[in-house]
Amino acid sequence: MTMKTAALAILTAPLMALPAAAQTSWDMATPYPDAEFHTKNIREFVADVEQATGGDLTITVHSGQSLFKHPEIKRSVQNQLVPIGEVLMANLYNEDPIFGADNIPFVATSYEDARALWEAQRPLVEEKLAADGIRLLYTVPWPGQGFYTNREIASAADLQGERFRTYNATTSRMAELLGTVPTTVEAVEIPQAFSTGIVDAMVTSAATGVRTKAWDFTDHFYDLNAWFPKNMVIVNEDAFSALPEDQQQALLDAAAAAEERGWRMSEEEMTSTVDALGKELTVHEPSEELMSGLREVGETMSAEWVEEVGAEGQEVLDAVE
Ligand code: PCA
Repeated sequence: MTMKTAALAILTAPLMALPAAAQTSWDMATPYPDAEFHTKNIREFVADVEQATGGDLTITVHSGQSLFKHPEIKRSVQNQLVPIGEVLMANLYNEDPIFGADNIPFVATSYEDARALWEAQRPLVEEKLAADGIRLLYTVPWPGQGFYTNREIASAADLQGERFRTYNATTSRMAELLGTVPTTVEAVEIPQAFSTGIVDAMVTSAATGVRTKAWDFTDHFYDLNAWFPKNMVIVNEDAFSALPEDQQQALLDAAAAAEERGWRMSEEEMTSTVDALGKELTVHEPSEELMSGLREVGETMSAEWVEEVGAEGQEVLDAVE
């Protein structure tokens, strides 16, 4: 052997010794920050996939809208700009109202309700996504939604005129019915929206309140558990079916585990973040007067939603006791 061929043999030997394994690296687009429990759950999901496939399928998580802005993530998965991503399901309301069932105030007000609602909603959601070439991998709810304000409020009428931070069309509709002025702001942009004076109140969970240090810009949290909106992790169907079968199975198994773990994490997060908020600002159980005003808005929105969805919609709502 000449020096050259010997060197070549050394260089190529390790490559030839390996079986022709299909190595795939995916990017994943997510909207929420690293510290959020949803993102932590995604990182565990990704680690499970990597382990189960012996490193043949690796997924790089781009959190906090760093790859695509939240409103672009679903379309990016659909168009295979990225194979996998996370989205707040109800943000797709404008594509089909079925996606927004878990965003209607006072339909599902506990984890038990949220599960019942999801069971009824799931087949319809899967069908809509499938029509766009997308497969649903799993969903995880946010803890219950409440209001953050600077002023103390005794009734829904006290909210009138507030500049209200919302996160999608459904929350904006609610804000409108409450006589407030809605502005849609992504979770990662909340502190800036308050500091620049665009908003002075918001709707979100205790979890997002803690992540954004809501006490820096609001004084009161109204613990309403008004609804439990879900994040969903979705994958492009063509990208999924291009994987070898064992990798597909690894992804599905890790997704099932992530769904179970995520629902549990969400419940734990609700308790710990409401406690954490209590140390920094005033946490209120809502008064009966406030609740009755809010329930009225919830009823209007339920009726509007059923009207849009049709008979199927009523069945979905009826699944919650
Ligand atoms: N946090 C997200 C969605 C719901 C929630 O609790 C947000 O506020 O944008």
